[in-house]
Amino acid sequence: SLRVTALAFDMGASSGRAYAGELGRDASGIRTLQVAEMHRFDNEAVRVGKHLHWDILRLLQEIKRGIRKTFQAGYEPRTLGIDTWGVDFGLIDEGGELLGNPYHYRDAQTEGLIEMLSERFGAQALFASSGLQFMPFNTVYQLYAMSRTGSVKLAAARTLLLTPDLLTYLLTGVPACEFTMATTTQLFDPRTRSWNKELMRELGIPETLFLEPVAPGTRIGKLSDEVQEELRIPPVEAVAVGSHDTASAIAAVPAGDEPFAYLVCGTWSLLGTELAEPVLKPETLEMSFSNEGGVGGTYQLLKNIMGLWILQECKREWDENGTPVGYPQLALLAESAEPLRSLIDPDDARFYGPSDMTSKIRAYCRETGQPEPRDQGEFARCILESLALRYRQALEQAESLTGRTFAGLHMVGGGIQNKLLCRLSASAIGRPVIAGPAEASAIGNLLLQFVAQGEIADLAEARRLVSASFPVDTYEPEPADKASWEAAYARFLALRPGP
Ligand code: LFR
Repeated sequence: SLRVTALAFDMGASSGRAYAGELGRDASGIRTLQVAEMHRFDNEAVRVGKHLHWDILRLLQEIKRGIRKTFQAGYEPRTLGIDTWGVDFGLIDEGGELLGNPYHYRDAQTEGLIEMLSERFGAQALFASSGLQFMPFNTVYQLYAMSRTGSVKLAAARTLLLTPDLLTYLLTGVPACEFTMATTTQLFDPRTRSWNKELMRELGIPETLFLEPVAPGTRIGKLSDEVQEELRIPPVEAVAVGSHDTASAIAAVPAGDEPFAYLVCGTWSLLGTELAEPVLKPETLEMSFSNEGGVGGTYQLLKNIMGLWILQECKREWDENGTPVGYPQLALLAESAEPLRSLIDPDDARFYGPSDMTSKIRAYCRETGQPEPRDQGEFARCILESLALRYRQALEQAESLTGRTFAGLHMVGGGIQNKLLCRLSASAIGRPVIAGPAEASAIGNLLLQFVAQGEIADLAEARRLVSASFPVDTYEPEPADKASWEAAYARFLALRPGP
């Protein structure tokens, strides 16, 4: 067909989505992007014995279903791209087969390893060699956990494929390594822009596992004959997009030429700013910021904040214990709950693991001499307000690290459907929040496919297309609440939130 179309799969930690995208022109001849949801499915962690895994074959199956539905809806996408959360991977054996189910990044096997490696190599040296904030899930800790326990899978592995590359491989048979994902491993050195083989050797991680990274927008290969036959479709080419969902989402921030701050809001909250080069000074580590590879040759200086995960886990608990509640209802309850009653540090380590979230929040409030939330509305309010205050802290840190000042904050990602969170964030930071688009990762994914197709020249053009195609909502801080947010911020800092 002559239509310029692409198909994006955006896999989040709690759900996956497929979007068809089509380039067109509006009434005044301005180029626009139209997107349509083709498929949506749940994604959940599966516990097997002591370990937490991803159900990777189910994800593959849902991708195939999404491709089939897209063709059935009359689209003939020229290309397809997959983005996912960072850090996780599958191992491929000599025969080209996947060795077992990939671990879920919240698996407990990496506990204590941040401290162990920081002690051994020195925190600053370790930081400078990757530019990454030390998060327990970083690929390096996962692989080290496997190496020190003598993992049979690691011993049999010939190639490591990060999740989006793994799914692309299962569809095409072509192994590849995409750059933005590579930068989430803590094994990729931003100074030399190459793999840190020395660290791999030190940790007993075979250095031959890693392929040379390719830039976002690289064509990988056609869907395999088997997949084409199974789905009865013409050839479609897979593209390595900004395969890290965060990189894709940032690519779709409708910003102009001025420096801007963004918050990618989903299971995690990623707050930061876009740069040309990583910032590897000690303060970056002290403030616990990451330098992650972005699309179009950018580096993203951002902080990883626990995000809506805490609320998702509370909701899961309520759904499972017979007091189910939907997000719209939860928003209403939170709306009418008393403001700024109790605050938590969302990045307290206890909130990282799954389950018992409401007890963890209650315990945190008890320990810090605050009233415990009593009902769903109070829990939700406490989480959202605490996130908003953490955003203020991170925004100010981003300013101090870069010397920039930000007039407002761009919020993108599914989390902006929570309007209360957007409003609270505007009041907490005392600046306007520009919210949209919610499907940023899928849109950024499509944009890089159009780059690969030769339809879009660069990131600036891509962002102009987003501005022309998707409206934003602006939230202003509530002037009447200024004093109470200032007081709340002082209370929040007194909780001594981590850096
Ligand atoms: C967001 C994200 C974050 C990453 C976390 C775990 O979906 O990709 O960027 O730190 O998931 O992989």
